[in-house]
Amino acid sequence: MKMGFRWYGEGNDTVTLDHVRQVPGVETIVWSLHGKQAGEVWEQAEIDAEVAKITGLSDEARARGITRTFDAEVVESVNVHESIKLGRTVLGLGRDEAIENYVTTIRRLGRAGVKVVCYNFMPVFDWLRTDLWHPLPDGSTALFFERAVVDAMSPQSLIADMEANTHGLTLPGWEPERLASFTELDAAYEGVTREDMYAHYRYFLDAVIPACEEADVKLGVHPDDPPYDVFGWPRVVSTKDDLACVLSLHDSPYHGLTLCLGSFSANPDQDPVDAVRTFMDRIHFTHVRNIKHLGNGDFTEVAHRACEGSVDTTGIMRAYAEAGYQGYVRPDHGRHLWDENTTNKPRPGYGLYDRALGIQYLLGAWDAFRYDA
Ligand code: DNO
Repeated sequence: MKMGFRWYGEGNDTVTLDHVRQVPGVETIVWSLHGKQAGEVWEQAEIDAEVAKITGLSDEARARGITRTFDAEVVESVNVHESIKLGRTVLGLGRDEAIENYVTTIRRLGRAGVKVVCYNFMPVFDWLRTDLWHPLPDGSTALFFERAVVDAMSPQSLIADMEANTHGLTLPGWEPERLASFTELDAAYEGVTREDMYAHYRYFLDAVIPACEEADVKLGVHPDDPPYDVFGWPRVVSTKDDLACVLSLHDSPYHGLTLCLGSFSANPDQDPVDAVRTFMDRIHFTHVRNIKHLGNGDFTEVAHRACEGSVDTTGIMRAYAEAGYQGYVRPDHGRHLWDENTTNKPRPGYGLYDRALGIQYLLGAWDAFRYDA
């Protein structure tokens, strides 16, 4: 297993690589070119420059005796253009052209040494929450989801809410360019069924996975977050059955999962440890985090330790350790601690402290269970 840390890039993250260097156990920086829109080709020079930044050390750092570096083997995400999910031209881009661009980007990432690319197949929106700074009893704040609020809300007001509460930092999946086209997308999804989505998904995989095999880059789909349909658009990567169905669409080890266990477990009927054991061979990357169920599909995010919430994070690490998991892992959203939401003002869920604490918990469990294994 390799431990990763998600980083948004210089000038686009309140956390620096030098901060992450001091978190024991992190080997991989999980990165992306966050300025790129879905459907756009990533240029080789831009990729190489970002990889060099992550894997290198400044002269000044060397002079201070710093030697610790990272690899840049995981990208989260190369976003899938809506034309691919819809199986037709939308927002001025045809499906085949969008796929061609995706393949070009994958090949270039492979050349730069990237091993895993994360993406999702959620219509229109990526992940969503109804409160980004929800107070917890210990005085910290965390991401929070209340199903009735989403059900009563229009997508437009949700967009406005998300935009207004992010310290001016763009949230992944909530890029203004993507949301500007909301009305066209909403209309385009009218009448689209789950079967349509799976057919379009298969078409995408059949076109992209052979290139992934050649480039030696594995794709890992991130489950829907939360794992329910929202605003009537079909989400097809929500349940354990969905994951099995998605994997059966194309039979190659290069088509696998970014198993986000916080997302998966937001449905209280789902067992994350069972999912890890079931899909082990196809898990290329995993996000481990904890949430606490509050009834009615509502949940709050909490610290990574199992007993803090409803997700058996220790059982998850045990399942990985017993199988000798070789893929990548990262802690996921953290709480906002020690006044960081008023001082450092991080991107919601992506401050430094709680993710650093979470890593130590996950690694402690891993080390203990590996010792037993
Ligand atoms: C949110 C993230 C998601 C995730 C994408 C993967 O914090 O978990 O934005 O990166 O769904 O494509």
